Amino acid sequence: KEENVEVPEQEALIVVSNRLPFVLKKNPLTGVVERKSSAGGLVTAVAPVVVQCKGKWVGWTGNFYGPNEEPDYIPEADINDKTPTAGIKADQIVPVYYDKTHFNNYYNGCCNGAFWPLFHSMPDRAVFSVDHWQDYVAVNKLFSEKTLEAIHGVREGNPTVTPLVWIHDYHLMLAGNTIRELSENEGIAVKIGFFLHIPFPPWDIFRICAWDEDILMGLLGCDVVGFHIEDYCLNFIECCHRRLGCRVDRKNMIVEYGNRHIRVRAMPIGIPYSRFVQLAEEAPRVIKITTETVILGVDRLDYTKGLINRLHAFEKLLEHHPEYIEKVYFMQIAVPSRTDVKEYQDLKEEIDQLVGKINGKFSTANWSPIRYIYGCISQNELASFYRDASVALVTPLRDGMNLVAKEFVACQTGDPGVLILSPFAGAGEMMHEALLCNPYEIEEVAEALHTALQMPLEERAMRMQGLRRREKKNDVTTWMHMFMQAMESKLIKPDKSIMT
Ligand code: GDG
Repeated sequence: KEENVEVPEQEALIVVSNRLPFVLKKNPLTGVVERKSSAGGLVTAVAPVVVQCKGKWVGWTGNFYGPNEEPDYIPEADINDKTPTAGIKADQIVPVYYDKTHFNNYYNGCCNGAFWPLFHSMPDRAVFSVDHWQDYVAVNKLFSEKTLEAIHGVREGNPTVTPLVWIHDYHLMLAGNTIRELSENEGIAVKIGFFLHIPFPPWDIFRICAWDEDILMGLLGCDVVGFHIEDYCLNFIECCHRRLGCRVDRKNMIVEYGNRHIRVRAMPIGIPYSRFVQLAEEAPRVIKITTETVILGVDRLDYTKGLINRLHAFEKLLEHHPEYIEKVYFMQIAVPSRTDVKEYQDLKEEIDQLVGKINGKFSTANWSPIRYIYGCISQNELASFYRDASVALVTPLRDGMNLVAKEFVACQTGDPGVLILSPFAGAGEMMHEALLCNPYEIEEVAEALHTALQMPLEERAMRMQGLRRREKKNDVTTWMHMFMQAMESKLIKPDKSIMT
């Protein structure tokens, strides 16, 4: 698919995301600032296009600096860096720097304290503060100004180039409008697209936010607004209609705003499928070969992921089916996340206690029911876990998409396992061969576990084949192509199979 990327002369992609595709780290031995690249799927798909069209990437370096301490250069990639970001030259990076106070208000306060719970339809957890919002506005303005710098950069030497700006996620919902204004003031034509990685809530929830109007207007500054699934698109369209009085076309998913028509599109994100297959084929075994069956959970430690409900469901399974004692164990990998936020610290505490309680209740001399890793493992190890687990338990209470479900099926290269999936994840809308179950119904999840553990090989194989075929076809490169096509970009050859 990468071969489809043409060397474009007339467009240049500018990616705008809270974080750059790498963080800057000072090497403690040499004192030299180095890049530490991300291996995420989005970066894998998008970085090659940025490289080929001589585009730019606007984002935060992952560090805080005091006044006048900002580094005055971005290093080139290390020669041993084999990730797709390595091809991005230092002059293609437009860094954004924050000080810690602004960051706390904008990121922990507004993005993660207010928008994250609200957009996941958990308004009781949302805390709205004017101070946080003001910093959100300021950071979005800063990003917009940096994007204007990037726009100037790509037009340098060739003013006929059309900058194609791609803004990511809920951190930057105001930027589209400001970037449009700034560039229009200078008479520069730009195309602007936005993709939201989390759900967009229904109108009744969204209207709780005091700044709902500003957010909608920010997003409507774009030409294309993308979401994972159609439900989120329709929620957004409804909010534009109810809050701003926009005329909308729900069938063709278009919002009229001023004299512009904004295209709203469902573009479900995929994973770098072939990379995960390869990792699974090559990764050494991590889980010891025993007669025990492994149920696997992999999540950032976040209240949206439903970890407490999941642990209760596993407890119920052992209560109802003691035949699984010493035969099955549950391996949960929980990646530390937002650790400076009290709510996340409390959740960790609650999980620690519940894991202890269940292990205390059921453990025998040579077996305990739960193995719990609180930490980040390598992608090799992760692929090995995905491959060797018999059941993946992916039961978020609400999730934009959920990549773990997709990575699990990609890595199932051996004896086919079973995916148990929440219908409240975007992935639940399309991974039909999974066992879908409501994470709030603890008994239902326990029964789904029992069904999965008893499922005959033939049925497991049939379901897994369907799941794998879909993820292979709709991988992260397909997703990027969908976005480019919606932007009517010439960077990617039109792929007629995608939009049908
Ligand atoms: C947001 C939306 C949407 C996890 N543990 C380890 C590890 N991971 C990686 C997984 C996966 C990623 O983290 C988690 O992705 P999710 O999609 O499950 O969840 P969010 O982080 O909440 O992502 C979500 C996504 O954006 C994309 O649009 O699907 O709905 O919330 O890739 O592999 N990676 C490594 N070690 C771990 O221990 N190396």
